[in-house]
Amino acid sequence: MNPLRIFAATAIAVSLYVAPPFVTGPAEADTISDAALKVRPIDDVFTNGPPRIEDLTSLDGILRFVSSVPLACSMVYGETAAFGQVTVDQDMNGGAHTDHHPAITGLKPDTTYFYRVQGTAVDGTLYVSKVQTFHTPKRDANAALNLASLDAGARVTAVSSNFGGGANDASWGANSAIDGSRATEWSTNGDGDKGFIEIEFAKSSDVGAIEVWTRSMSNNTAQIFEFTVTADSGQTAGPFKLPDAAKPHRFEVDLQAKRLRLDVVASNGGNVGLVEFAAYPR
Ligand SMILES: [Ca+2]
Repeated sequence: MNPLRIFAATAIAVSLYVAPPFVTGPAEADTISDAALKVRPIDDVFTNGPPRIEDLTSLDGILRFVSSVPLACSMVYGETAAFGQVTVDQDMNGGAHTDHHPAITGLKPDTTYFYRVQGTAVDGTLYVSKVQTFHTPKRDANAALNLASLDAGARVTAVSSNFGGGANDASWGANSAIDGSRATEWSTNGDGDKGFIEIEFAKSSDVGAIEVWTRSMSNNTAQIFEFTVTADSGQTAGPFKLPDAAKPHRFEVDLQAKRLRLDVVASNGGNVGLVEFAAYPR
């Protein structure tokens, strides 16, 4: 058949097709009444003081607050009041919860940011804060070299497991423990007290301190309470106790190491892992 005829036949067939009436569609959104949409100040639901920006560095920070009702929480932020970035809680459990700590990433040093906190409750009420600002500090030129970072040439040489059997560079993979980002976490696949990770430095080093930041989940699993570190020389340090999962904790050590292995000694089980691991030269 002539190609033009095929085209014409197709066009007629398409024009004869009658779309079924929409059950839902964009026009429906206009029918939501103001009375049905409940927007309340977030002041109604915070229990431990207003939402606050914590652990602010020149590159990232954390928003923290506790709400009296479970919320799916987000924060919009940007260099103007038009925002442009959004962060949500990275809790593996998902859904609405009360202990909020979304990571604020992708920041520039010495810059003012506008932000607004927004939480949705299961009854549909949207709780919002006023637009506020924060200012990031200047970059710290004297920051100590973290031997265990991917940036410094370190790599993961062994790991008990990654969540879902993923690769080290996948989401929840072991590289997330040494990528310098608080927004990413290494999670084991339910290893509990059997969890471990081994990191090789770019060169053999005299390690004077380590920093360990355990992950946790809102269902009271995945948190490391106690661990040891063992160097490839055979020296072991610890066990050390981690008081919480809110931030990295620093421990003085004296280890000659090309590779360091962290072993979980005590946890509340499940998908234990790390937000970050760091090692600093003596
Ligand atoms: Ca990380």
